Amino acid sequence: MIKGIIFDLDGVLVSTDEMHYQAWKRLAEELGITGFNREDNRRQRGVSRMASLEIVLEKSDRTYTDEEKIELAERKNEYYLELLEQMDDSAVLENVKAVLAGLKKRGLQLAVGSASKNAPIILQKTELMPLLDEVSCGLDTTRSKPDPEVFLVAANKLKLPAEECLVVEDSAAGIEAAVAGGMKSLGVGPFHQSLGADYEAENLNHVTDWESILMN
Ligand code: B16
Ligand code: MG
Repeated sequence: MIKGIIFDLDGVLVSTDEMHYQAWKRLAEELGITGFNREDNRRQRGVSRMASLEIVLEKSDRTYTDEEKIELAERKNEYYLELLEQMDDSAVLENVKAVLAGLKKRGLQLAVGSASKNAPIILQKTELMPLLDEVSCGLDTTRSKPDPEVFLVAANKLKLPAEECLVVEDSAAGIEAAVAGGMKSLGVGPFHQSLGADYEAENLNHVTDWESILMN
């Protein structure tokens, strides 16, 4: 029986894809990398900041030292934070607040499990925080998805065993992390059919059978 739900943030509760894309593209252009495109950006979904940088640098004809890479990742984050300034609750995906409130009413514990170190800012700007019980994010972890750490930290904060938690994810790395953590998974988003999740739906608003998902 599921007692807690751990939601990935970007692509599940909110849409920040475009902002990540614009910030990485700005950095790529400054570095003279012209080929960075939306397909590369798709591979950055759910992946940590440093691993996302490696995807950008695949198309570079020079190599960078570790110190340089840290500076580049920080620079991208500054660009991303500039874009986040404009964020408000219109970034929340369709009907998400009503879905969270409905799940809360059923007595479920709700948490976020996100790779993003910017999760607290995003949750505050979108006013999602009051609907959640706990947050586990890139600031709480050292290993990124598909390592289950971020979800195990969330389950721990909810004081629930892994098998009583359901993970909702839009990335393959996130579903792999849920499996590795011993949790059930619900795949959502444009690629929900190819994520290998236990359950799938186009988005949270399209989940019609919460009853049977939660009973398992
Ligand atoms: P930051 P999620 C992930 O969030 C994003 O999908 C991914 O594109 C990003 O690189 C990662 O967070 C790190 O984000 O640079 O803000 O720390 O999908 O796990 O909620
Ligand atoms: Mg995601």
